[in-house]
Amino acid sequence: MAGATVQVYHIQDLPHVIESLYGSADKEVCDRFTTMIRGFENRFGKAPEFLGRSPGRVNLIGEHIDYMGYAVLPMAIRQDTIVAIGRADDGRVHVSNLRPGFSEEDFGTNPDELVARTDHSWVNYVMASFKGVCGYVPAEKCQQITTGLNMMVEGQVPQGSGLSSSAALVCSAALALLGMLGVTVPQAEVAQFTAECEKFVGTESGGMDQAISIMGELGLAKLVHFNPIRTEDVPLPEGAIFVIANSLTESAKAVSADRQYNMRVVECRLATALLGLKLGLSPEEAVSRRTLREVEDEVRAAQGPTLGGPKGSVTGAELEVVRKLLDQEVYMQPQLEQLLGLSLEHMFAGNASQLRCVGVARDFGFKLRDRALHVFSEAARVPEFKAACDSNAPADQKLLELARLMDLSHASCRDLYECSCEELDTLVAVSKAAGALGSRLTGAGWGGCTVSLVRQEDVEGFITKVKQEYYVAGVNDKKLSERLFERDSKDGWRPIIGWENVIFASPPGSGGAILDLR
Ligand code: NG1
Ligand code: MG
Repeated sequence: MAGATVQVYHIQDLPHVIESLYGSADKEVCDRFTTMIRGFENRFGKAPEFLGRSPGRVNLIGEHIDYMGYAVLPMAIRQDTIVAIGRADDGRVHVSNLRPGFSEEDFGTNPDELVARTDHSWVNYVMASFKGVCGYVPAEKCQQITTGLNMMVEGQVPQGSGLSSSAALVCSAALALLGMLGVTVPQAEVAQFTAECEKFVGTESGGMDQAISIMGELGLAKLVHFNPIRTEDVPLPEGAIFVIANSLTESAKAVSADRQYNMRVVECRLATALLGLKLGLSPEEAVSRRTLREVEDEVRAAQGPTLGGPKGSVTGAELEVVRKLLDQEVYMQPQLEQLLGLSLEHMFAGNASQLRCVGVARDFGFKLRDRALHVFSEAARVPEFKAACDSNAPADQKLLELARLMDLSHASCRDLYECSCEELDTLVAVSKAAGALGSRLTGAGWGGCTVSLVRQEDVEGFITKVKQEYYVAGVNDKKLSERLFERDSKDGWRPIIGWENVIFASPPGSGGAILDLR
């Protein structure tokens, strides 16, 4: 699908558009779109001209490796964000939200003057898109939107749950803006610049979420490669259902990033440099390598030419090389600085969030070996997962292989990458006991959702058991906050946001699209 452009639909036949995007023209979904358009008119006094829509995603395997250059295997989900857009004439961008609880915000139209709000406001994500789009299109084009804009947002992707509500918002806003500019754009380019522009919000993200949000396809998971972004289709085996379950603990990524997400990015970069150095690169050369993928060749060569595994992965005996070279569990800043011959402040200069991480780690150091072992071993599981999907083996055998890889992935996230948490580990254990073949955290972790592989015929029973044993039991044991639930005669408790938003089977959904309303 290299070179495919973002789909532009004309709204005349709404049910048809809805069917292409969601697989069927449910009245409920059609109503959502008309409500959105009416909401925009009520707020801004005129009709919107375009809609951008882009979905959340669930990552099936390949966690925390996108920013280290390795391919990942996610699929888009049905839940998405829609952004309606139209012209304003006061030189400002007005951003409103159809859902209660989101303040209305506005910002100026000079992209160079935009700075992220320090209160982690949701409007930062829209500002990020605006800046990204203005940087992507030629400056003359951009003039067209600097007269002012009205935007209305409506998002269905649960926030802070590892389903990438942030990418859904950034991508849908970018698509709405591109619609206004009337440019035809290759999907891969939008995926690339939206991944870059989310950095504006303060996370050092890889490109997975934006890539799958833009490039997802109904009925297919995707193997997503980076540098440059491109995808391969992954048809999932028959009878394989992926069930997403929310642990109901939020990972406030933008807030705790310096101890969690951004810290892992820093640790991986340091592991890259130290491995490079120990494998014979000069300190300058070692520090210039930015991803573990860029020292993979050296690791493989150290294992000897005959034993080396396939290019694109570091496995088996090669992992021993990593274990031996990074022989300390924890590395402290002074030691790293002495080895690398430069200060970490210098190494991460120019990147405020990474510099903060260096400060945070001063007292407890960096766990380079475990992080590198996770990245290399997880990267190797991704092609194995695809190979299992592609194989001619009987369906059930395929499912067991996918499940095995998912379980290994969770264990690695928990033990080596330390991005799980008690609630996620409990949910994974409950899911396995309830009949999941495999189960793992999905997305950044530290809270958010799990994804479980369940046989089609077991889905109903599985969901019933998990409802009872994770959620209802969790509230009763005070492990989950009562504030998220209300009394329910039948089940004892039910989540205020509805069971269908807390645990649900998810078929692969479609990617981003622009709807022309004119
Ligand atoms: P979440 O926090 O689940 O959206 C993050 C990153 C991904 C990837 C995963 C871990 C962002 C926008 N996304 O996802 O790029 O690194 O963690 O695999 O930061
Ligand atoms: Mg996110």
